[in-house]
Amino acid sequence: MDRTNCILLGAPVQDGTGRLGCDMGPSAFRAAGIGEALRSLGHGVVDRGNVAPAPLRPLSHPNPAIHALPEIVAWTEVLSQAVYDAGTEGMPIVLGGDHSLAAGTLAGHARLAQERGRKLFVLWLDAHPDMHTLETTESGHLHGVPMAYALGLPGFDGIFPPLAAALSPERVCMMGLRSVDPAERQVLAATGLRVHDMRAIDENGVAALLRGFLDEVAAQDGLLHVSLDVDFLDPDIAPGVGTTVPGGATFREAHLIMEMLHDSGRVASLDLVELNPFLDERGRTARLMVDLTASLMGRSVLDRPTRSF
Ligand code: EXY
Ligand code: MN
Ligand code: MN
Ligand code: MN
Repeated sequence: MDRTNCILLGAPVQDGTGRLGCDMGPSAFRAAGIGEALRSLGHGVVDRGNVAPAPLRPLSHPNPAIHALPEIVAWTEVLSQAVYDAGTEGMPIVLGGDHSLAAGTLAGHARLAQERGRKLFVLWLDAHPDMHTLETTESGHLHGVPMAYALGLPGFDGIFPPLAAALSPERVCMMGLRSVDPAERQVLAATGLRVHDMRAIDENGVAALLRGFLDEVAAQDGLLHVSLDVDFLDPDIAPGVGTTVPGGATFREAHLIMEMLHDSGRVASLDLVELNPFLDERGRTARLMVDLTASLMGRSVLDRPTRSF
């Protein structure tokens, strides 16, 4: 199996949520053995420690619900650069931190892909599409907006950093959705992303759905970024998250996705987000996320011939 140079970046972001605790996520991933798991698979691992946010600038928006706009913009700036730098040397694995961090990581990956003349694809594993604009968010929690920003939806200009390139909706695949707000539903329908909600998973199984997307990534020689939100998983197996939604992916569904991603050989970067160790049960959610990362990076029960998608 190919040896990958994994670059761990801690992103202790929690201002994008309504509750405290996600800032402990990077420590919990380390305590759950993410570095050792990757090394045991033969990969190189460099842990860059935790990224520090950029200095805050005063920023405001007419939507009075919005929380912590200067903080999340500062994280976006610094994470975009950190992921860009890491991506020039290896595979960035971002240890979150709430999902607002994806505004930064997607911006950094967009710049990398553009400079390499490659197409950026995103697999978004989440109960939520995180597709609000700054105008439509009602909770005002900015972990609900990063996908809208990355797609270049209106209203972020002049507030969030400019994108090197907006993500193309046809290169995004969302799996696991089961909590979608009305405004997000309209945007999803209008932009034409590949969206596989839990019903689609029940009816078709994860393998058939994912294979279609991976075939497309391969056909276009794409770079694939994976964004794994803890709440993609069923709360019975992953309680350590502030936004649990019943009826999520099972242990086996999640591992199968990771195993297929490994076999595709297409994954260039990974974000692990929304782990809240304060809500976890003796580290079990952190350990599951580490085990899923290991499956993505090649842990398997038996040797299998490599499949090219
Ligand atoms: N759509 C809801 C909101 O905007 O408040 C919930 C967002 C939850 C986001 C989580 C992390 O994926
Ligand atoms: Mn509020
Ligand atoms: Mn999310
Ligand atoms: Mn979510």
